[in-house]
Amino acid sequence: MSAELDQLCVNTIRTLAMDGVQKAKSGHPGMPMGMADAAYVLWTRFLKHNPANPDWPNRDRFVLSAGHGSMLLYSLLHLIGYDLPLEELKSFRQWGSLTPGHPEYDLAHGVETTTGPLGQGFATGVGMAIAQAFLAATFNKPDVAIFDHFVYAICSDGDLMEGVSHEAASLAGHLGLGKIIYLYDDNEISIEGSTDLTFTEDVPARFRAYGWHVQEVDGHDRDQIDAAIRVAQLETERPSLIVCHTHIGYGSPNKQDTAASHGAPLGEEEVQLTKEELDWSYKRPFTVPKQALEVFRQAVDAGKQAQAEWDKTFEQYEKAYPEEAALLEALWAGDLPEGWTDALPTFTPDDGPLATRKASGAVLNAIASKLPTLIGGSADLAPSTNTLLKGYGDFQKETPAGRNLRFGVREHAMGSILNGMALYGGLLPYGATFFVFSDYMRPAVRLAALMEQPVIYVWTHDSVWIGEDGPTHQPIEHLAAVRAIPNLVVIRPADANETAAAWRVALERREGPTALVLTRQSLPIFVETKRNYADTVARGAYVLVDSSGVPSLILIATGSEVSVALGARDLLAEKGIAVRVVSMPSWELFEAQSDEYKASVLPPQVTARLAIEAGVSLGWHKYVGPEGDVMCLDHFGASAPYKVLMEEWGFTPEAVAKRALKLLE
Ligand SMILES: Cc1ncc(C[n+]2csc(CCOP(=O)(O)OP(=O)(O)O)c2C)c(N)n1
Ligand SMILES: [Mg+2]
Repeated sequence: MSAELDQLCVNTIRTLAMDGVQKAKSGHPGMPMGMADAAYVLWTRFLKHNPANPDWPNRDRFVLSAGHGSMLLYSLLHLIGYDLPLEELKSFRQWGSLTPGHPEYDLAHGVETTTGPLGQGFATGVGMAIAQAFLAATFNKPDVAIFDHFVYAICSDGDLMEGVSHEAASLAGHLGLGKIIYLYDDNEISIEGSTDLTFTEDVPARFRAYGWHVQEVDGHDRDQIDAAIRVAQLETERPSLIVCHTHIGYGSPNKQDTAASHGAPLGEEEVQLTKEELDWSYKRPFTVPKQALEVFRQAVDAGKQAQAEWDKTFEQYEKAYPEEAALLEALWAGDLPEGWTDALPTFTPDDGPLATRKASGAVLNAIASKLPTLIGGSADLAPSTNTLLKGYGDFQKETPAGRNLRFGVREHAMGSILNGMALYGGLLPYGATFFVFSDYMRPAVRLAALMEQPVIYVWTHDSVWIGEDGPTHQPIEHLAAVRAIPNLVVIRPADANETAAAWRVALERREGPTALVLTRQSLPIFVETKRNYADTVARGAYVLVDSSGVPSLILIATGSEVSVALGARDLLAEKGIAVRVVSMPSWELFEAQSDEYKASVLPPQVTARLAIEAGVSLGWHKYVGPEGDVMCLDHFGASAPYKVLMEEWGFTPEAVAKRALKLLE
């Protein structure tokens, strides 16, 4: 192909990005203009994908970690032949368009993951590479490889400044994820100006120290980029970083190499000047020259062919390994293997007292053999979070079929990696840490919820009742904080049976993440929880123990406070008071129930209601109503044995009964 034609193609990407941002009167033209050369080489010469079938399992993954440069991705998707018409580029950032300000996960139209919060895409790609390595090790056979693609990303200065990328890069280097090939847009500019202001370390040296393979190229020299990607593909032992020295806003006479081209339209006049500078002879905005389009659209046939070859490989695989093939297809469709719920344990009071974290560990290990792609781990707390799958080995460089991920003390990257694994498909990923450190992974949790990904969080040590570790380790506002995230289902089970049910809900939920909030301390196991999960946890709230007649009082509690409520109920019953105890493991699941069901659990006429939960009261008034009361903790905790704290703060059956009596006065 002639250099002029290549140049025309690259300038087509540049001008579409400029025009899109100009028309929207907002957006980021500089990065797409600067990375157009590198992206062009990657997308037209290397990326193995099928625009006609964006969810083909063995496609290369491409992540635009620098999500502000979304017009780069949209231009490429349109030009290459994804189902993204030019009209969509013209309605960039507008209501109802397929081209939002930052790329939003939309596989139908070729966007692999939501990016924009810098650093997330970088770490999410690491999760995709882990998923690939695990599935390859689990399903590939010596004679047929069904997973062998690459994971590419474009990342920016901001991405590499964010802590989450440091965490993820360190882990990716340790794990030797050789399928990763990241292009770094080293333009030495961020929003406030030159990176001399803030970012002066030796990035290549840092990545080499992480165990990455690092190359540096002139990001506008397409031959250099081409050669570097080839070398990176041959590097199978280490992830690759290709540092591309580029000019932000390339071609703009007055804005190139300045932060001015980062986050605002160039302006009509500057767009014209830039087009002149680029020898762009087309007057109309959004022009796609026919010759350029032909080059890009070669990807359509190439993609079909690549997939056809893979389909043949898969057929061969199906013939030779029918069981594995069937399993893989089911998992890929998001179906859980039939009969897996038979393995879920039930518990009797004699099995207690048992911390729900321990019950969770028992559940995980009971179901692990039935769910071969249940894979996860902890941020260096596995002995405490009880998340180790016994007998399934560690996922390490030399043992990628291991199902225990060792995230190290890297909660944030863990969250993003879990997202990448869920997005990848076929897996049931979970990650664990202390509940108080959910704060450290919150940005990733939010994205899982936004992208509707089925990630499971195991957050243990769920309240002040962790005791002696003191206020730094005691969650207070955390239940309220995670409940505030839309589309995150939060479950705080009251005992071992509710924990088993919670795992079932979490694993069956495909439309978003689920958090299991579990105790450190032992809890009794109730006979009343040994019921069909559909009547208990799946309802979000249910009548655990009822009065014989109409109750005059309802105690609502979650998690460890349920046993306190039951104790209070006994004391009140001795006084002849009809008390109902509602276990409410999940607000979100309860909200999804019918009005009739809700009214059957919390009858409107029973206005004497007391909620008990060891966390801030924020939000509880909704359930107790104007005449009800809450026993919560609107202050930080303290370091002391938890039974002392319970006495001090009145989380005892006696104190609860006393408070309840006040309600009835
Ligand atoms: C977590 C996060 N913090 C802040 C921002 C706002 N923001 C968008 S781009 C950017 C930095 C731009 O610099 P760089 O990443 O080098 O991109 P370039 O300007 O070179 O395209 C910032 C701070 C963000 N998107 N995400
Ligand atoms: Mg930059």
